Amino acid sequence: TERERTLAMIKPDGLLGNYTDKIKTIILESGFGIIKERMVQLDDEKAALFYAEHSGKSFFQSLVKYMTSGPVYVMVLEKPDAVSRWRALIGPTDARKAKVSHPSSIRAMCGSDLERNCVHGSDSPQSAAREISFFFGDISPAVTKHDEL
Ligand code: YYY
Ligand code: MG
Repeated sequence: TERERTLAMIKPDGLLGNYTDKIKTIILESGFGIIKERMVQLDDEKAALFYAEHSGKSFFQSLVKYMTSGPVYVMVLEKPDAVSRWRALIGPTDARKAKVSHPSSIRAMCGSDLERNCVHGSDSPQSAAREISFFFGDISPAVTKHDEL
């Protein structure tokens, strides 16, 4: 079992609603290690760069405004299949739909709608690498311990 890393983020509405402890408990109970964590206040430039793949889309300006409306809490999570495991835990992008189709997901618990969905997760190992270095620079790679093989 290869360990893998992903970037998790609690967005401004998650911090505002005091969901940080609850979300971290879910993370640890799900067997992720939290390798790095920090609170960040994004500015327009950084938020736009983080979501560069969506620049030019109809929702982009509103998304940047929301993402800069308060601090975010970013974490590097590690475990086998971390990227897909974390995406499965957070649920669908639209929190309103998540409340119906995935009621036990994190977005169902603390999100409100398509934009204000409370948490982020990298969508691939490639995105995870980019997003982890975006917030944390170069960090030492995941090592698979022999006693876990
Ligand atoms: O990866 P994920 O966050 O689930 O969704 P993306 O399609 O990458 O969109 C990023 C972000 O943009 C999403 O979390 C909310 C917002 N957004 C939006 O406000 N309106 C849309 N139609 C699509 C996405
Ligand atoms: Mg995405």
